[in-house]
Amino acid sequence: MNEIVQQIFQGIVEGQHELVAEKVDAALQAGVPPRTILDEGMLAAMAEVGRQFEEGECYVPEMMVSARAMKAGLAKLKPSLKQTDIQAAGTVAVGTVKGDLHDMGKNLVGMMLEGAGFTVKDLGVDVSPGAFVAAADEVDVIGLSALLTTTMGHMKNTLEALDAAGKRPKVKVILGGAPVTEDFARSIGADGYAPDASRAVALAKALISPSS
Ligand code: B1M
Repeated sequence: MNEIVQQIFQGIVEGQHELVAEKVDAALQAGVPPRTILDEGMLAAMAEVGRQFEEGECYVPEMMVSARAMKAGLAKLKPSLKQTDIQAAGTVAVGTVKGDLHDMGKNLVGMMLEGAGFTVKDLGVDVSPGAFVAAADEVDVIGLSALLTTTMGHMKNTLEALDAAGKRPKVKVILGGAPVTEDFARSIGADGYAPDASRAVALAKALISPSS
C-alpha cells in the first residue's frame, strides 16, 4: 500500500482527525487517485475499526473518534469525488432509517450522487418512515441506509408507509448499508440494492432513465 494511504488508514484506526485531514491533502497533491484513498485508506480503516469492535479490542468511544477522523478525511476528499461525470440527473433523498445513527455510508452515497449531477436532499439520521413519506413528492428516488440488523426492519416500515400514503408509484426506493442484501431488498419490495456508493449512483441513474 502507498505510504501516505497507509498513514491515512492508521490515522483513522487511531482516531487522529487532524493527521488524517493533512494526509488526505498530501495524498491528493501527490497524485494518489481519490478512489484509492477512499477504498484502501478510509473504508478499509473503518472495516478494521469494526473488526476491532467486534473482537472486543476497542469500544464505542474509540469508534467515535475513528468516525470523526473518517469525516475529517471525507471533507477533504469531497471536492475530488465530485469532479467526475457531472450531468443533470434527478433528485434523490437520502437518509439513515429510524433508530440508526450511522451516517458515513449515507453521506458518501449523497456525495457521490451529487458528483454524478443529482440534486441530493439529505434527511439525516434516525429518519422516521413519515419523514421519508413527506419527502417523496419532491424527489425521484429515496435512498435508505441502515447499518444495524435491528434497524433494517424500518426499511420495510418505510416502504409500507410510502405505499399507504400512495407514493410508491411515483418514487423509486433503493437500499444499502452493511447488513442489507439484494435478497432482503427484493423481499421487502424495494426497487434496488447497492452494496456501495458508486453502485448506488449507477442504480439511481438506471432507475431514472432505464434505457441509458
Ligand atoms: Co456502530 N456498529 N454502533 N458505530 N459501527 C457497526 C455497524 C457494527 C457492524 C460494528 C461491529 O459490531 N462490527 C455493529 C452493528 C452490528 C449489527 O447490527 N449486526 C455496530 C453497533 C453494534 C453499534 C452500536 C449498537 C454500539 C453500541 O452502542 N453498543 C451503536 C448503535 C448506535 C445507533 O445507531 N443507534 C453504534 C454506534 C456507532 C458510532 C456512533 C460510535 C459510530 C458511527 C458514527 C457515525 O456514523 N457518525 C459507529 C461506527 C463508526 C461503526 C463502524 C465501525 C463503521 C461504520 C462506518 O461508518 N463505515 C461499523 C463497523 C463496520 O461497518 N465495519 C459499526 C464506513 C461507511 C462508509 O461504510 O456505512 O457500511 P458503510 O457504507 C458503505 C456501504 O454499506 C454502502 O456504501 C458505503 C460504501 O460505499 N451504503 C449504501 C451505506 N448506505 C447505503 C445506502 C445506499 C447504497 C449503499 O443506497 C441508499
